[in-house]
Amino acid sequence: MQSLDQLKSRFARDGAVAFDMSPLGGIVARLACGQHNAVVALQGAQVLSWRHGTREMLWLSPVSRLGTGKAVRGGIPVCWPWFGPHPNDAAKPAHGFVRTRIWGVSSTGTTNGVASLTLACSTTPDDRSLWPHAAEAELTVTLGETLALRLTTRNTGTGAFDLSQALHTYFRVGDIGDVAIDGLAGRTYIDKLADGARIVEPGRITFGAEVDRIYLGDISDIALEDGARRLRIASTGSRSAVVWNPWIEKTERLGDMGASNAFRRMVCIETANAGDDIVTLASGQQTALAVTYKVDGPG
Ligand code: TA6
Repeated sequence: MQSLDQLKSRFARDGAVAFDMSPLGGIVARLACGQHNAVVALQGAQVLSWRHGTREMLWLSPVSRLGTGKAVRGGIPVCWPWFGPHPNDAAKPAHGFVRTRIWGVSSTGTTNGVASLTLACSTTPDDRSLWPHAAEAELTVTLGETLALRLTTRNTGTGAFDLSQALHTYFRVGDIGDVAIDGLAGRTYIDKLADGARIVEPGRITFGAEVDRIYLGDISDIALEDGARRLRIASTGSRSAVVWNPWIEKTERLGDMGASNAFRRMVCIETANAGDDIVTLASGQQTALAVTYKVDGPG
C-alpha cells in the first residue's frame, strides 16, 4: 500500500493534485481546476466531493467514515465486479467488493489546467471465493469545467467472465420534490420495487415515493433538473442507468443516511452495466464504462 509521503513525492502536481489525510479517516487526493475542486478517497477510488465553483454537486452522508470496513454512503461509489446482489449468492456483499479496498494510484496529470488521477485495483487469489475470475479495474477521474470518470476493466485471467458494474453517483439536490429527470422517456425500466416488472417510462421522472429502477437501452444523454439548476449526464459503454431514491422507510432501514429526511437532499443516477446490460469479457479483453457530468444551468 502506498504511504502518504510516497504519494506526495511521486504523484502530487502543483495546483492540480494534492494528497492528504481526510478528517473521514483515510488518504484522499484533492483535485483542483480553477475554481472547481474534487476529493477522491483511495478507499474504493470513491469520489467524495465535487465542488463546481461554490456549489457541492454530490451528496455524502454526514455519518460516513473511511476505514470502517463499510462502504461510504454517498459521493460516487464504484460497484464492481457485480452490480446489486451477488449474481448467484445473496449472502455475498452487494455491489461487489472494491468499495472498501484501498486502490493504488497509478498516475496523475494536469493538462491546460485540467487535473486527472488514475487508480487501479486487481483481484487477488483470496478473492476467488467471492468471484472466481482474475481482473483489473482502473478508474480515471478528470476535473475541468466538467467531471469525468472512466472505469476500465481488463480480463487478466484465462477464462471469460460476465461483468456488471455501476458508477453509483449520489447527486445533492435542493429538495427531491423539485427534482425531475429527462432523457429516459420511452425507455423500458426494470422496477426493483415491483418484482422486476418491466415498464415503459412515459415521460420525465419525478419523485413522490421510493424509486429503484434499472433503465435499459440508449441512456447516453440524461438531464437532472434540480429547481432552476440543470446537470447533463453523458455516458458511453453503458446501456443501462439506475435511478434510486430510498424515501422514508428505506432511509430508516439503511441507518447510515445521517437523518430521517436525508432522502430529500439526494438522488442517485447511476451509469451502469446492469440488468440485461451485462458485459462478457474473454481472456485479455477490456471494456470501459465512462460518464461526464456538465453543469448546464446557473452554477
Ligand atoms: O442502486 C440502487 C441500489 O441497488 C438500491 O437497491 C440500494 O440498495 C442502493 O443501491 C444502495 O446499496 P448499498 O449496498 O450501498 O446500501
